Amino acid sequence: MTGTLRVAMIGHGFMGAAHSQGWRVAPRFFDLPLDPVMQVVTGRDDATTAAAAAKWGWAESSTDWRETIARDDVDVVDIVTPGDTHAEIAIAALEAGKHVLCEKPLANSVAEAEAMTDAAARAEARGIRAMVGFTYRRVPAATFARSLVADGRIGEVRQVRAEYLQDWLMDPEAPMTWRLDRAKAGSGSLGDIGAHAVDLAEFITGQTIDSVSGIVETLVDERPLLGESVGLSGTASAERGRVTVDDVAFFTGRLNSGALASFEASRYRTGRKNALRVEVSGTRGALAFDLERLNELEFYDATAPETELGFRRILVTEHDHPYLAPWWPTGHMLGYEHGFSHQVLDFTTAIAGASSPRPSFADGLHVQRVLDAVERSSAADSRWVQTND
Ligand code: 4PW
Repeated sequence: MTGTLRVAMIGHGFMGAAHSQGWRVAPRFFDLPLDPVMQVVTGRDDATTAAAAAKWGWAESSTDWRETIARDDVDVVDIVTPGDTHAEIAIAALEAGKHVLCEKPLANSVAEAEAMTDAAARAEARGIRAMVGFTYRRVPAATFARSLVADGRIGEVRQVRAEYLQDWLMDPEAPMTWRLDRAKAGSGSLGDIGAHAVDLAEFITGQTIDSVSGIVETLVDERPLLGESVGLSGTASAERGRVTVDDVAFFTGRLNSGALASFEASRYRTGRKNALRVEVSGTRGALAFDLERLNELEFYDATAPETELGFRRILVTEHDHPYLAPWWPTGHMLGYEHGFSHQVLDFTTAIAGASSPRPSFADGLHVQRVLDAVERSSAADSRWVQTND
């Protein structure tokens, strides 16, 4: 390492914990070009932010994000707040000359995402980097899947099936959290988890979605208000509130190559806990990535002798697989949290090497346009809508 990178994190919920552990662990396993210093975490409440700083290892805490981004001893602003604050914080941080890592989805609307992308382009001209946190790209099996497709191992992509399914909202008494409030989250399952399915399908195939036809639906209209927040959910209070986002989103899309894709995002899918799956079918083979089996990849070689055809399981635990060499001896497994260390590796590498990190804000804007097109399609009896890139 040749220098330090002083990081400020804005927000400290579930994603704050995940990012904190990325910043802390990555320099211990990877030879990063810059050494991250966990300078300051910023939140709304003094006591809980100070507790988060102590728990996750930040040197200081603050309750004023504007003051934080104005500090001379901050180089990177890492945004892990709900979507309604992303644009304001990210644009201000970029204008203050800070590199920005922003959680997904990039924003709550296309207009906000456009403003953020413009700010990132202006900052880029001054050597300032911006990246959006679609972390699942950095699960080794997903990264490896992309390279198999790029190397032509499944031939030309003909069909894609992508789904991100959870079931934590099946209980009608599960309380309202910010993820169920359109003003804070922008949309429901569509933006929260469907955005991952869109990004990952495009990442693995190397293609983009040009048009969609979709339907989004809210299955539980009213829920108890939140008492105390715990993980994604929390305890219920006696009062009730209106759910203003979708529980379920289905859509079909056409990729730029002409291939067809189907997508499903639901937080109301019985028995599915954190099931992100992308299956790609090509002229010479097929593959499937499944987050619930994240150390594996299903691979089908259609050119094999007929007597040997069948999906086989590739164990993605070799040192020659993406990101794996610095971790454990060959054959040992990784988990959900490792993607956040890989994100730190890639972001610090881009900053030090003066290259543009991906997924960029422009990539985040594209996903936002897909989400927006799905909602517009749903509002118009599922007619086909262009994503307008
Ligand atoms: O980004 C997503 C979240 O908002 C996550 O990857 C999983 O789904 C876990 O929480 C939600």
